[in-house]
Amino acid sequence: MKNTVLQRLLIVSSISHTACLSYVILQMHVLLCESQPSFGECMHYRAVFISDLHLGTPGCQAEALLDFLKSHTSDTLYLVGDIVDGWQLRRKWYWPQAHNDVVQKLLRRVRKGSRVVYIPGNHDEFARDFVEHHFGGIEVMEEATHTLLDGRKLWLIHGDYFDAVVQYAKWLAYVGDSLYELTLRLNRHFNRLRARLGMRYWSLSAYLKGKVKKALNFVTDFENAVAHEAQKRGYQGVVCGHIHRAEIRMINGILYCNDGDWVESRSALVEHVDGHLELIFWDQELDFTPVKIKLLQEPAVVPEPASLVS
Ligand SMILES: [Mn+2]
Repeated sequence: MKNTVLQRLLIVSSISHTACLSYVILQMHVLLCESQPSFGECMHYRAVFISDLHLGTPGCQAEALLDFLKSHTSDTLYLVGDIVDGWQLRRKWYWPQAHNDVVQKLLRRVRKGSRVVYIPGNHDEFARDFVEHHFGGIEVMEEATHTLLDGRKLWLIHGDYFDAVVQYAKWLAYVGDSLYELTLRLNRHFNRLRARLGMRYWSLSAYLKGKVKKALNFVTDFENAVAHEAQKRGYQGVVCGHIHRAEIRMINGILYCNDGDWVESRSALVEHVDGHLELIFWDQELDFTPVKIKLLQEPAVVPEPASLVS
């Protein structure tokens, strides 16, 4: 009698154990499929615009960028400034393998037949001395023109010329830069904690800047100034970076696009093969603990991708 009960218990426990195990395996499978929607598939675009990678700083989200580059190919790839952060490298050398991998990836793009155009920004102004030259097939240009599928011409610049702070008080920009580094460091710790709690990536620094700079009207002034200059030069639109604030919108009849950055918002501007423009926010977690995140499921909050059908 005792034996039978024991046997039954064993059977029940082994069934529930197997059920538990299969549940966990199923969950992990679902998670792997869900968390990597781009796994194995690759999107191809007419053009991809990225800027403000800030390679050479701990803030640069190189792994996320590599992941994005792997699954987003294009006829033309525009690097719209602040690709390498010369300001920070001068202060302190920081160059991990992932940053090398990004450079290798960009060079490989050229070898595979993509056109890669590099427009230096203020943090990589050293590259402005090499304008009209090639780096392993990457064209270095002060500014560029991209023609959309529908014929509209876009002016491509990094945008720092419109930043009065950078233009007129370089020392102030350097001080601001150190404070900014501090926020980014806080942001990293903060998000590591969020990842541990099974929460999605959220940019503290982007949030703070959104609050602060909006109050100072900096963003609006910058955007207006850039759009106005594009119009003056006879363009129908402009693509820039610099302020780390991804955007697509019309300003007085001019298409204003900002491709964002890869230290905070992990964003890129793309022109699809059918000619429409879209902002992509790369919010995939790369260093998560799969089961934890899946079980502590929270409603998916995806940043609103502003898109514009041209
Ligand atoms: Mn910049």
